[in-house]
Amino acid sequence: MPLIQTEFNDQIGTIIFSNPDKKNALSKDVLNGIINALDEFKKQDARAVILRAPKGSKVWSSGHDVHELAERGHDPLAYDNPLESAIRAIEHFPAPVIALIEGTVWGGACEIAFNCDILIATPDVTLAITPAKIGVPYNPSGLLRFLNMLEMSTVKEMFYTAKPISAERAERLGILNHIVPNDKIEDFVFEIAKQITRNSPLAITVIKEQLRILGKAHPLSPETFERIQLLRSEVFGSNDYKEGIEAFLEKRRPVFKGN
Ligand code: YXS
Repeated sequence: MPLIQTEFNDQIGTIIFSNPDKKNALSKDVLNGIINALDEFKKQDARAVILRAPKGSKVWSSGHDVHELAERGHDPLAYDNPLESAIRAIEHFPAPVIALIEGTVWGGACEIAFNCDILIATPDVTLAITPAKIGVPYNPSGLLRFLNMLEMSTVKEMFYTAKPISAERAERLGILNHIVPNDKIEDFVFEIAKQITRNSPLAITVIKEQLRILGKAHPLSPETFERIQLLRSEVFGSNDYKEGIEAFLEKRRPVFKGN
């Protein structure tokens, strides 16, 4: 199956990403494929986009491809990282992007899904935020995205424990818009997308951009930003970050020493 498949019907674009050998991990090729598909749909004036893994996936996505994480001393989630670029492509796409989620969602894939405009999932879905499991220092824009959706206490629990939360809890927290049975989710998502295409695309584009700007309206002084970056460099320059990746690749539990 190709990494990216696309469909375009009734002004609705569908992007199916796939990376079967790595549980749909978001490799740079998958992420650039998503970005290119969105660019194509923009040219076709898509009025809604559905982002999904192949039908029946047990793992929607296992997150950032760990093999491609930057080595120790380099920022794993820098501004130009393909994951960050794909998230911005979703945020800036002029029409709503709907995440159709089946299976488990891990790490950076949570951020991709959370940045879609509408999230619709099957009952078996779980969502796990995993940087602490790998020893990754998350980036400020990523943390802010989660804080825009969730209470601080929930963000802290999800980041500190790295444990998956259920679809039922995610819906209760406002992460998921709907939970729909596996045999009904495709029709349900397509019906919502069709409803969106019947409304004013210009109004929706402007409302989406206003919500993006207002959602980020958190002034940071340059000094505060620089301090955050220094803190992050202490993590991505650490032995723990190196150990987190090595442990994953060697299929063993990491031994973090806090340095
Ligand atoms: O051993 P082979 O070669 O067959 O490969 C295995 C896994 O290594 C591979 N794989 C991955 N490769 C690269 N990046 C990944 N994220 C990744 N996940 C899996 O896929 C093959 C099958 O995996 P396996 O045997 O573990 O399958 P499973 O069915 O037993 O378990 C499925 C999962 C998803 C529960 C398990 O693969 C898993 O826990 N994956 C890692 C989930 C995770 O921690 N993702 C975070 C990645 S780091 C990231 O997203 C950001 C940097 S952050 O953490 O900051 O958000």
